[in-house]
Formats: sequence, C-alpha cells, structure tokens
Amino acid sequence: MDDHRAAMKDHEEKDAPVENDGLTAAQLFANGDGLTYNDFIILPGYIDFAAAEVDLHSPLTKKITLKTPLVSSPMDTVTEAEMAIAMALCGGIGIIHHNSAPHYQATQVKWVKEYRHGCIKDPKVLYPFDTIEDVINIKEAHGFSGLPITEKGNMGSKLLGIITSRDIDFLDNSYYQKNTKVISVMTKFENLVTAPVGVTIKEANAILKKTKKGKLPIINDKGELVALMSRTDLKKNFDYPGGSKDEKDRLLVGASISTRVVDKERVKLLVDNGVDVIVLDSSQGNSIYQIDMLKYLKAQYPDLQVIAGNVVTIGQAKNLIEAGADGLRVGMGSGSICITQEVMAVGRAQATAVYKVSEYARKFGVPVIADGGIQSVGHITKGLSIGASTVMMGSLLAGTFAAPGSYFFNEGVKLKRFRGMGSLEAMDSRGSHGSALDRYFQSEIDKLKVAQGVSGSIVDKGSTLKFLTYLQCGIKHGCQDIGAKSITALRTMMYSGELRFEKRTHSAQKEGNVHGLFSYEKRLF
Ligand code: CPR
Repeated sequence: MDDHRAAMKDHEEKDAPVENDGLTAAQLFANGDGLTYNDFIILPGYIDFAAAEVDLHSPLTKKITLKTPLVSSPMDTVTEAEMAIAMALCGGIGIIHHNSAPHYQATQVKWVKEYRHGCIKDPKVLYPFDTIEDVINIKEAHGFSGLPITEKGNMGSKLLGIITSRDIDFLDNSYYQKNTKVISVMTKFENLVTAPVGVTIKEANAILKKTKKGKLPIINDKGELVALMSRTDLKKNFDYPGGSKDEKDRLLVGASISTRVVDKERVKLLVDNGVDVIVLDSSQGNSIYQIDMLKYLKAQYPDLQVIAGNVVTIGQAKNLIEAGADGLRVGMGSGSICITQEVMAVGRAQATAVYKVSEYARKFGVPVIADGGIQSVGHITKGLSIGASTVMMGSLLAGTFAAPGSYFFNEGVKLKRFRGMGSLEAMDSRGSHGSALDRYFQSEIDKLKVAQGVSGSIVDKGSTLKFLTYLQCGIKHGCQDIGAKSITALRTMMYSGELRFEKRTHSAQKEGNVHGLFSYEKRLF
C-alpha cells in the first residue's frame, strides 16, 4: 500500500461512525432475557451544557405534562395530601391511595387542590391539659413544633396559646416535668401575634417576617382558631416556583380507584373535589373489569385523564389503549414489598417491561409510567432512558416526612411503617373503612386472601422536599453525562439508536457498587 492510500485508510477509520460501541436499546432487549435496571448501564455521551440546563418536562398522560417526571405511588404508607402537595410543589404529582372511605380520599384531594402556600390544613392542636410529653411525642413523630392550644383541643375552638420548642427546651427530663400541663408553660394568648380571618398570604408573610415567628394563628372575631400559617411552608412559595399546577393555579393531584362498580360513586366524589387524573389500580390491568371501568370513565368524564394498568406486555397494553387509556402504568412484581412473582408465578422483569410497553404505546401517543423497583436516582434515569415518560415510587419516598404515619424507634433506629397494598395487613384494614381495595383481592367470593406483598418498616429519610430536590438534581446530572439536554432528547436519542447501553455481568454490577472498604457512610446529599 502506498503512503497516500495508507493515509486515506487512516482518515476513513477515524471518521467512521462509532455506533458499534455498546448496544442500542433494541439490541439490549432483543434476545428475550428479562432485564432489571441493574442488568444494564448507559454509556456516557458528549457534554456541552450545564446540568442545571437539563429540561425535565415529560408527559404523564396524553393531556398532562409534568415539569419533573416523578410520581408517588397510591399506597397508604406513601401518598396522602401531604405527600401529594410535596410532589406537586416539586413539579411531579402524587396519587392519593384508595385504601380508605371515599369521603376520606376525596378530602385528601380537596386539601391538595385548596393548598395555599403557608397554610397548614390540618394542624395538630393541643388541649390545655395535654402534657409536655405529648408535645415531645408529636415533635418526634412528625418533626414539627409550634403547636396551638385551644379550649377544646381542636380547630374552631378558642385559642389559648402556643407551645414551641423554646417553651420546653430548658425543662429537665424528669417525670414531673414531662407531666407538666401545657397550659402552665405555653406562650399565652395575650403575648401571641395573630392575624384575622381574611389575611392574604402576602400580609401573613410580612407579619411572619417582621415578628420572626414560626407560626401565625389565624382567628375569627370570637378568638377561635380557624387556620395556622407556617413560616417554613410560606418559604416554599419562593423555593418551589416550578410546581405542577392547573389552569386555576392549583396544585395537580391524582387519585387511584379500583375497578369495582361501587367505585363509580367514589370517582364522582373525587371529580367533584377537583382531581386531575384517575389511576385504575389493578396489579393485572388487562381485565374485562378494568376495560369496562375505563370505557365508563372516558364516556362519563371526557375531560378526565385516566391512567390504566398495571401492564407488562404489549398484548395487555393494546387492550387498554384501545379502551381509551390516557397513560399506562407498567410493572408487575418489581415493587420493593412485592411477592407477586413468587406467589402468582406471573410478572416481568421491570426494565424489559418498561422498554417493550413504551416502545408499543408511543405509536399511540400514550405515555408510560415505570412503576416499582426504583431503588435509586440512577434507576429513575434508567427507566426514562428506556422509554418511560415518568417513574412511580413507593419505597423511595416512604420514610420521608410527608409519608403518612408516625415515626417510631427500634433499637435506636428511627423508622416509619411501609407496606404493600396487597399485604394481608393492608387488605385487612379495608373492612374498617369499607374501601374497595380489590387490586389484590378480586371478589367477595375469595374467602381466603392470598397476600401479594409484605408489611414492614423503613428508615427515616428526612425532608420529602429536600429528597425530591436531590432526585431532580440527580436526574439532571445523569442526563448531562449521557449528553441529553432534556427528557425528550433522551427518548429521541434512545429510539434513534444514538443512546448506547451495555449489559452488566454480575461482577460488573459488583464493581459498580462501593467495594473493598472496611466501613463507610453513604450520604447522598
Ligand atoms: P417500590 O417503589 O416500593 O419498589 O414499588 C411501588 C409499587 O409496588 C407500587 O406503585 C405498586 O405498583 C406496587 N405494589 C404495591 N403494593 C404491592 C404488593 Cl402488596 N404487591 C405487588 N406490588 C405492589
């Protein structure tokens, strides 16, 4: 070969496309193995933008787009009003569970829709003869202090005072002190800063700023407590401008229902209270019951967005898309508390399910939620990179402040309860409030319940809002490494084959985790 030809060959090789490095998503999922998020890794791309510039907008349903692709699961230890508010403030959405009486669920929806920054909807209120120990317990269980005390110990009764950490910090720990009645140590009404009913958020904010108080009780002309504003909640107005909102500037919220006919009444209540999206909650969504309910909802409430599921195959997805689904929830047996695959012998590895269903559903413009099995922020980025538009989380959010339930201690570790919705414990609780939790318990003739999940506890993860901010930043950094400036770009890169993946052997997975240390502390943010 002469010099000229050798130089030409060199040149051609340098300019040759590098598509052979790694696999396309289609190749990754081609051979029929069931892959989980841990079984593959995304190869890095080219960075020419800052992580902060990454745009996280992504569709939840045909008509609703979220600013952040995060959804909290309709589980009774994950999503009630407080979690849904936190999710919406961060640009995601919470789906209120239906393991409760219809009016209870509808009230949760109402609280989210009526949420005004700074106003605590259902504050803990003390009775004058409650004790310091009660205050300490509330502080430990819920993480807040600054409790109003009223004549009858509830809202709507005459305000007598407020008790804050400052009132009790210097009391010693003795039996006597713990049993001291709050009335004798509280800051009394005459020394409180209050505001009258009708005060605007702006005015309340100015008062809190000026007085440097943490809480501002709102009272009527009879001196009765009607609302409580909180400084930390007011601050959220400024810290979380990118919330998910409807056209009336109210936070977005979803709610789950079962496919039982009685839940047609439940939906009516939810719609009356302003719900934005309904999730049909079945572990195997491809059923005549779900299809009938879906058709009914789309006919009865044409403007209501309905997410159907759960599905893991193209066949299941096809039926629900044809019946009018506005979004699909994908996952069967991948949840952290789940024993469905073990007990029912049915399900699918989550990454494969997400890829297959998303690839099919996109042809009909139906977005997919990757539901379950999200153990880290990396898993979120992986779910989005194989076609999901949003991800739904249970365990990752359980244990944060806004998850329902109180904290408790076990051997010095601060914990909250977390349970599968098909655990015996969750199913048993349905009798007490007449809910129709039949996701896992199909009909009245099922005399013996077959559990599809477990019940347990989860370690305290602190502030929900901080944790969600960490997740947002994590996804942005992941996208930056990949070279995708938005979630939309990420999906386009995947389907065009530009995004490259690699399977991970067992030892590659071990290598990708912390190894070789005697001890370490894993702090995430
Ligand atoms: P993680 O995020 O905790 O892994 O999974 C949450 C998801 O698990 C829920 O959104 C739901 O789809 C699913 N799930 C909840 N309870 C379950 C039981 Cl008892 N069994 C199977 N899956 C369950």
